[in-house]
Amino acid sequence: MAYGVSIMEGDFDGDGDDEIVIHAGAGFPMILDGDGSRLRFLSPLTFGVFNETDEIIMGVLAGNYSIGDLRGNGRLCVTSAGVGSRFALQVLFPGERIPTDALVNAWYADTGQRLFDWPLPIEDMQFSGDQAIADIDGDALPEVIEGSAGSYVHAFDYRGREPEVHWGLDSLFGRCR
Ligand SMILES: [Ca+2]
Ligand SMILES: [Ca+2]
Repeated sequence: MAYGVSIMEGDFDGDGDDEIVIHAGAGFPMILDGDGSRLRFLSPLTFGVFNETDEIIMGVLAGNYSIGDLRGNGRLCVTSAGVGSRFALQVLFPGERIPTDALVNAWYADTGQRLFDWPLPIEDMQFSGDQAIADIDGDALPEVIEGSAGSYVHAFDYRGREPEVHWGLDSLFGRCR
């Protein structure tokens, strides 16, 4: 299967040279050094008590990456969207009712571990997409902004919380309040 995936470039280990985040096909993101060697995987393990999914593993399909300092502590985080591992069971057993979660995840680039409250379930299937990272509620910490095919737009902070922001009908016409 071939489809477009945008890699993301950044200096994730502070040595002054950029690395890239990439995955192959339907797989697990990894950080590659400039010489092509793998620095680390971004952990596919999603099982946790404090996030809102009961998926155990997450894979990335055609999702793209974004980078931001989500906690404001100088540690870069990588974000991407994907699917829970039970999606593979849906493919293997079509017609069966197998629940699965589409997910948005955020990892620390320097360890490859996910943020404590992540990944987060989101509507529809996250086959592709990008996240925008910006502070939309003025608390000086950025949110991860992700849309779904259901015409919903979510913004999550580093704890996975969604700030109360009135997007307004004006956003339909290209203006923000
Ligand atoms: Ca580097
Ligand atoms: Ca914020």
